[in-house]
Amino acid sequence: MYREIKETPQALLEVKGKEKEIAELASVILERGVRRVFGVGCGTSYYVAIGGLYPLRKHPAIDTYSLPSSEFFLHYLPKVDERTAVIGISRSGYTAETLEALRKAKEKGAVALCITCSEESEMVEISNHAVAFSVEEESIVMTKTFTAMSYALLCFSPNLLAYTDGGSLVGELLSEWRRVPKEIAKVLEVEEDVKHIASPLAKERAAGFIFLGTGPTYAVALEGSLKLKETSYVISEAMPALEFRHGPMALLGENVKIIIVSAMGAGDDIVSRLILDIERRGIEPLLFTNSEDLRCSKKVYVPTSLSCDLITPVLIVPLQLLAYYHCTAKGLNPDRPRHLVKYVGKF
Ligand code: F1P
Repeated sequence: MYREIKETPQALLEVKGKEKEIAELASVILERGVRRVFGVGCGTSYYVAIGGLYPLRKHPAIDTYSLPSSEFFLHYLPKVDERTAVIGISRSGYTAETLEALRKAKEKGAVALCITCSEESEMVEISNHAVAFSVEEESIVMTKTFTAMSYALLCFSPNLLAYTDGGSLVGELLSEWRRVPKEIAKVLEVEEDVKHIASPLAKERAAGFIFLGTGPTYAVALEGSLKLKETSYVISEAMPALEFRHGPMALLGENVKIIIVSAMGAGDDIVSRLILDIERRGIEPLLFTNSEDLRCSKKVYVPTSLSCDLITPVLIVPLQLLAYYHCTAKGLNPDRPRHLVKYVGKF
């Protein structure tokens, strides 16, 4: 896991090499008159769908959903037709629910696409079009593959918008997108800060963890929480930041750790009030942010100026490191979590 996190910049360069291919794929879809896009996956790959489709989801031109593969084929098929694209996301390319989602989508006339780290997988075979790259991971727990697939999907979104808003926003987003691998290299420098926080945190034996984020940082909160759960066997949940006030707030005082992920331009003013509110109750949340202004007594500053549209693959890195150092401080093996396999082949 550790080596793989550190290899993230190279993994992103591999994806960067696919930019032309992704743009061509987007134009194929637009030529079909696609007006609805579903991003589907399981576990970490589902969270890739949430973060990677964020720029598209908030745009009015294309109706966009991010769903667990199973929820998609069980409940959303009535929304699927010839003007729908379904993007399956999977590291292995063999996860049963994601394959089923793509098959069912094709039966209804939709165009089936996939993003995967396995070039010769079944998912590539059954999809109409694939973006596949050879980013390999030995660990069961996904790290650089989350980042690489998020990065690929984030290239897809602006290209799909290219014909809808005159292209100016798209041009800006794409030139920023090309900067992401370098930004990751910078962000990896927060490792020491994270390490200093993670070991004492593990010793505190918290009753649980709550990760909060909003928009793109909600995807990071979900994935950060899953990393901690998978590697450290702790109870952890993630929710949209302001949902915390609607019930979970009652847990404050029960040795539950609050981890907040915030990005400049994605509700950071509101998050700031939430932090004050939590601190007023005598609890110190831990904040991960790229905002210099956002105040919190325990804060990891993540040095990036990327816009919130592209922030998911970057902000996740310190949270992956947090899970790694938390897990190893507990004496556990981050690469082989009990009961987990690399992919789930049947349901
Ligand atoms: C998805 C996934 C992983 C998880 C577990 C089982 O696999 O849910 O996120 O860590 O090991 O598989 P994939 O579809 O991306 O290959």
